[in-house]
Amino acid sequence: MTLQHAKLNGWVKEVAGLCRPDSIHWCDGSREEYDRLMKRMVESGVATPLQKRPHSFLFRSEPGDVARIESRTYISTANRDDAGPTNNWVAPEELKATMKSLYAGCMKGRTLFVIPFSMGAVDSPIAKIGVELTDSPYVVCNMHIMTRVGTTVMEKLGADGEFIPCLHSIGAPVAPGQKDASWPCAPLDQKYISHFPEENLIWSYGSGYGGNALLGKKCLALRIASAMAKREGWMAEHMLILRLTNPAGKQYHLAAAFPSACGKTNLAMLTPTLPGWKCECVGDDIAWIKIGPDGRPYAINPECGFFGVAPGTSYDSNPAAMDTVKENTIFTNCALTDDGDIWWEGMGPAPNHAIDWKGRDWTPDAKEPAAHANARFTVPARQCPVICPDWEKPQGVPIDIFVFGGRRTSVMPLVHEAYSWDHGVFMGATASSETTAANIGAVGNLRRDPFAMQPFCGYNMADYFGHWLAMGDRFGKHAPRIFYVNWFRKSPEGKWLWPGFGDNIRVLKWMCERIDGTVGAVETPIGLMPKEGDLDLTGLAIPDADLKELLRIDADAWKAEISDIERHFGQFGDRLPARIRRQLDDLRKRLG
Ligand code: O2Y
Ligand code: MN
Repeated sequence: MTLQHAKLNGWVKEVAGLCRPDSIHWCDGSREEYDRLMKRMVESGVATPLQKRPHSFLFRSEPGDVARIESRTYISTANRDDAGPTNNWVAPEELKATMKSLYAGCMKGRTLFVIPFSMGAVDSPIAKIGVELTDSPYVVCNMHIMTRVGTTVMEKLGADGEFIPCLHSIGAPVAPGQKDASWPCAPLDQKYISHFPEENLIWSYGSGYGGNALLGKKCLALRIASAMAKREGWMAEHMLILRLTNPAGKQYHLAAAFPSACGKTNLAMLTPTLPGWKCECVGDDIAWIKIGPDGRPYAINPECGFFGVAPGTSYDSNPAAMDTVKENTIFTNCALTDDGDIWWEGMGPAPNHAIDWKGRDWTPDAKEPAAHANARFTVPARQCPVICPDWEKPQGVPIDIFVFGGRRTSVMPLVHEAYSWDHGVFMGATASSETTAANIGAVGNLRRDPFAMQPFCGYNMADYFGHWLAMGDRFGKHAPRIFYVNWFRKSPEGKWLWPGFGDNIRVLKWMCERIDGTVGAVETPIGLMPKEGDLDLTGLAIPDADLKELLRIDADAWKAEISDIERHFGQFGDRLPARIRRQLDDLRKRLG
């Protein structure tokens, strides 16, 4: 299939001239196309069909190509300061010259796939169209699940519709007669995930994994979209979207930002333990938010699939996710059981024998885990048993609550509420998390991850803080209330203080009641917090001392926190908005 779109046709021709694929395939997004590509990957031994899960397949990546690579991710703007201190930067001409020499002939022996895709339901006024050119059939199948690919997108594109060009190559040409690798990719020092936000352009080379290769997700929907959103007056956020319905039938919509490894997917699919409360998932990772005709912020989930972390997911931690992945799922870097199913650490009892993610025999006494810590499932969102009936509503859902959070074993209380919009932006700007084995850095290091956007902001983070302040001014009386949560506080003896998972509804209930003005709060130096009796702990056997510790403000620890925030803000120099600096001064004063 080809399009009568001169700009797109010209770009495809130009890329083909540079990358020299053997053939070009225009994707129509059909089930038949997916099945044909998958069948070829099964025949070549790259994909393993799973006996226990209909229409599901297991892939094993190259051990050096297992995650997003922040050190190889670039925001390339004409002026270095426009990318800011939190992004890697190379000047556009230099980066393009380097990458062009890598792209030259990189698709020899392969097919160039043209994937027109929509981020957001095609009829949504908030949606954007991208076109990914890739030489990876694995990427095509994943994009089928994660985005809307197909005829309707092509029709919307028409002859001259706008699209965001996304060029991807695994960077591994095959010579005639050469046996292909099962996960071909380029060495680390040749991997580049590059963004040119001033021209809405993405170039990725050398990796076939996740966020590096499925360019609609982190590259388009966050890095490029955040820069577009700043220019156009909307928001592209690293946030799940959740609908809560109270026992009286009143709905609330919440958008929440958490760094990796903080249970974001679990919260997005929460099974509430409080009777009468219902939670429905609108999105698990990204929110695009625009001001609606009534002045309220409306959010859509631009994706239509979940690319979730597998290890740790179980019927205890996230039953909805477990039911979602029963069929039509691509698993990557999970273990394969002898009866043709997948398994990962934290799923349940270990099998006596399996094939690990590196393709080796594995038994429970093995030294290494059977699944990689960043093993993933790719699955259609519509399969989620708690998907919200309005998850594809073109105009989105109205947001009442913003939540920020992170993983902190101390200092941060279970929940606190911002005094004002600016205070809430300060909370987002200073959000932090301790690193775990599943994310980057040494275990237990504190990492500031403002708005969980540190790896995903397509421009200077200080200007992004300014954009949040400006959006708050525009929301005015419709501005959502802002809260900060920490499900991960431990006692001095190292015991988890909060049960988490389905019991997190108790904290969300307090937020809803704060909005309705039906529950109190106490003023503390760091924000508004539930008073004794304000949190609904019915049926929960949580000792008083634990609750006190969960909500305790340690003034000395907070003073140390201020020094760390000073250091964090220091990197932005004069570009840090004065309104944010003022919030730090106010916090210092309140702490005395
Ligand atoms: O490792 C990758 O390539 C994927 S990272 C990812 C995937 C889904 C949702 N969120 C993330 C993330 O790192 O925030
Ligand atoms: Mn994410």
